[in-house]
Amino acid sequence: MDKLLVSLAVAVMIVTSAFAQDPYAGLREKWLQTAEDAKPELVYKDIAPVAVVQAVQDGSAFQGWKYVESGSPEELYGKNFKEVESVTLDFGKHSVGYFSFHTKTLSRCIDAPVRFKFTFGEVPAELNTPFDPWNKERLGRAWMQDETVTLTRLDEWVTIPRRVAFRYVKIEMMGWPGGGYDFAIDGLSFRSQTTAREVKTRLSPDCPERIRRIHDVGIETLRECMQTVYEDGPKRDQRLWIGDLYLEALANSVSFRNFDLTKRCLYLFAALSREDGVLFAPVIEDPVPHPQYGTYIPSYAMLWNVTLADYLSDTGDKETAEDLFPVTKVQIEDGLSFLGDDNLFDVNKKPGWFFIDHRGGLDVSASMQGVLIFALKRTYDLACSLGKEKEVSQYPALIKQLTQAARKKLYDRKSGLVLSGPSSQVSIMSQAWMIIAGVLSPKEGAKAIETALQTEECVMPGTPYATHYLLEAMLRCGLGSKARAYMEEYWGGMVDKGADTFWEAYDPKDDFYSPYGFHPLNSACHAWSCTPVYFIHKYPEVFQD
Ligand code: RAM
Repeated sequence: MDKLLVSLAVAVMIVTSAFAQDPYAGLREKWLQTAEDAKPELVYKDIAPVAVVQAVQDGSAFQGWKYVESGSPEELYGKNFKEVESVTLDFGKHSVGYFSFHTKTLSRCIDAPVRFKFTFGEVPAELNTPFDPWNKERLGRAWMQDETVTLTRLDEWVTIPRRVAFRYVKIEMMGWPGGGYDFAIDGLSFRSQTTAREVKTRLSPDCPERIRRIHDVGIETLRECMQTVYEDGPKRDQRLWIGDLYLEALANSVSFRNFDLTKRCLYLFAALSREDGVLFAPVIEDPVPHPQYGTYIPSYAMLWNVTLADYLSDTGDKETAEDLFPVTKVQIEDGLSFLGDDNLFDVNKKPGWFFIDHRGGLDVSASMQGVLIFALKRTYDLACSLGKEKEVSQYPALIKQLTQAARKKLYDRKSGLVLSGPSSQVSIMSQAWMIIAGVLSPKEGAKAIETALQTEECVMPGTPYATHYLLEAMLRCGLGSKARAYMEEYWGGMVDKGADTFWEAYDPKDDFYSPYGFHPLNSACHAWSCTPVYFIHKYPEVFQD
C-alpha cells in the first residue's frame, strides 16, 4: 500500500471520528505507515496434485467421509473430460493461494462454451455435504468455496481469481458442450503463499513422536495463517482478530520468529481503533486497511495489551512499545468501565461481545474478571519495563481489589470451584481465567481444574482457543503431566482424525460440532489452534522429555 492509500484509510477514520475527541489524533497516519513498512513479503510455491481420489462414506472417518486414492493426475490429463464429468483431486497437503487449470482440445474445436464448477475443501466432508438450500441465519453462503467458471476459449491456463484454502478440489462439468468437440483438463497447478519462512527452533531429538507430530501440524497451521497479517483462518474469516493475533504471536515467538508481522498487526489495530481509542476486534486489510466497524470485544481489546507486553519481552523493541503504550491505558480504562460497585465485571453494564469461547451457554462473567486482572498485571509489567509505572500507579491497588472481590464472590471455598453468573455455572473457562489472573493460588487452581473436569455439568471448551487457556492454567498450577495428556488427547485427537492443520472448533465427543450450525462452515485451518507449538517449546521439560 502506498502513501496515498494510507491517507485514504486515515481519511475514512477521520470522517467517522469527526466530532469525537480522538486520543490518537495526528498519530494514526504514522501508525498506518509503520504497519505498512513492517509488512513482510509473501513467498510463493507452485504445487501440483498428488492423486485422483474417490469419496467414501465411512462412519469411523471424521465427519463421516474420507478419500481413497483412485488414480493419478496424469491419467486424468489424457482423458476426454466429457466422459469424466466429475473428479476430485488431492493436493497432498493444506495450501492457501491461487488455483489454475489448463484445457486442451482433443477433437475439432470449441463450438459452445464449457462451464465448470470447482469446489475447494479443507476436509473431505466439506466436499461431500450439500451446501444448499442455505439457511440464511448462518454466516454467508459465499464463504463456501465453490466457484463457477465459463470458458469460451480452450488451450490456455486459467486462474480462478478467488484466493482459496484447500487440500482437495472437486471439478464438475456443468455446461455440456454438446457433441461438437472433445477436450481434456490437462494441467492443474496451485500457487501457494505465506509470509512464514523457515522455523528457527528445533525440538529435542528425544521429543516423543506424537508430540512431534502435533507440533508439526501446529507449525503448518500457523504457516498457512501467516499472510500479510496473522489471519484467523485463510478460508474464513481471512482477517486479523486480536484474540487470534495474541495466540499466533505466542506460537510465532518460538518458531518462525517473524516479529515484524506481530509489529505490523499491533500497529494496524492501534491506527484503526474506534474514535474513543478503544480497539475494534477485527481489522481487514483490503482494499485499504479498515476495522470491521461495530465489532467490539472487550476481552480482545485487553489481550492486545498482553500481546504488546509479550512483543516487548520477545524483541526488546522499546520504540514500538513506547509508541503504542498510550493505547494500552485506554483498553484498561475501558475494561474497568464494566465494573460494578462490587468490583466485579458486569456484562450487563454496557453492550459488547464478551467473547471467551464459541461454546453456547457459557457464562462469561468470571472469565471476564480474570481477563481484566490479567491485562492489568501485564500492562503494569509493560509500564515497568518502559519506566512508566508512575503513569499507572493505581494498577497494583486495582489488581488487589479486583482479586479480593473475585475471591469473595466467585470462588466457592467449599467445592473449590469458581462459579460464574446468576446460575453459579461451573465451566472450565471460569477456572482457567481465574488461575491465569492469579486469583487462585496454584494449589487452589489445581483443585479447581481437577474438580471441574470431574463435574458432570461442567461447561467444556468448544474450541482450541479456549483449550489453550485451559492448558496455560494447568501449567501455571503445576499440572504439567495433565496438560501434556490433555494436549495429546485433544490436539492429538485431531491428528488421529486426519488433521494436517488444526481446526477452528473441535469437540472430541462430537465431530459435527459447529458454532455456525453447519460443520462445513468451520475453518479447518485456524490460527488459534496452533498453540501446541508454543507450549511444546516453552515447556520442553513437560512436553519434549
Ligand atoms: C470467529 C473466528 C475468529 C474469532 C472470532 C471471535 O469469527 O473464529 O477466529 O476470533 O470468531
